[in-house]
Amino acid sequence: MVIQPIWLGLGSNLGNRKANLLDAIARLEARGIGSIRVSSLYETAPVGFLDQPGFLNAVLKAASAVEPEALLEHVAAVENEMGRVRDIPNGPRIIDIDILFYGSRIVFTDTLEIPHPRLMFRRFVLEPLAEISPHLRHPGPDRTITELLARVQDQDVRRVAGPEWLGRKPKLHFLT
Ligand code: PH2
Ligand code: MG
Ligand code: MG
Repeated sequence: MVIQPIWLGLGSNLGNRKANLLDAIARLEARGIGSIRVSSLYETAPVGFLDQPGFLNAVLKAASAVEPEALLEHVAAVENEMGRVRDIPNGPRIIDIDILFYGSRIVFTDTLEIPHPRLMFRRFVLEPLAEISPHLRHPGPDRTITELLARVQDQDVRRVAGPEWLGRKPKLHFLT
């Protein structure tokens, strides 16, 4: 059993957005995907499909022994349990959980791409990620998160609460 650090991007723009993010983290933990560290909470303007409410975004560093494909199944199961409806691509959602990184592994299959193919261009991911893992290296462009963040265009991303928004310690906080 090899435990890997994994980084997940969380987003919500429907309902009680903060409660949705908290719910997702608790459900992931219940499935053995333990949180190590959470970023601050960011209010972010929609990217891609613009005619929708603003998002709350955060990034989670977690750890799990499950392989990437199984991790994707857990993530999709949590989204479905929480009532996520998939209609408009990039459209409104009560919860979105994206696998950003899985250790230093590169995965490229029909169903899964790790590192997440769009994270490099998304300030709503890079800013919270740089907060918790500034030196993490993206194997594609061989740049750190801090370096990638310096390259993205301005996007409306505003920190609205510190990491204490979680209201408790992350489950595996002793691993930080
Ligand atoms: N997610 C998307 C598309 N656009 N925009 C923001 N601000 N935050 C998101 O999490 C987001 C988005 C697709 O997953
Ligand atoms: Mg997404
Ligand atoms: Mg997604």
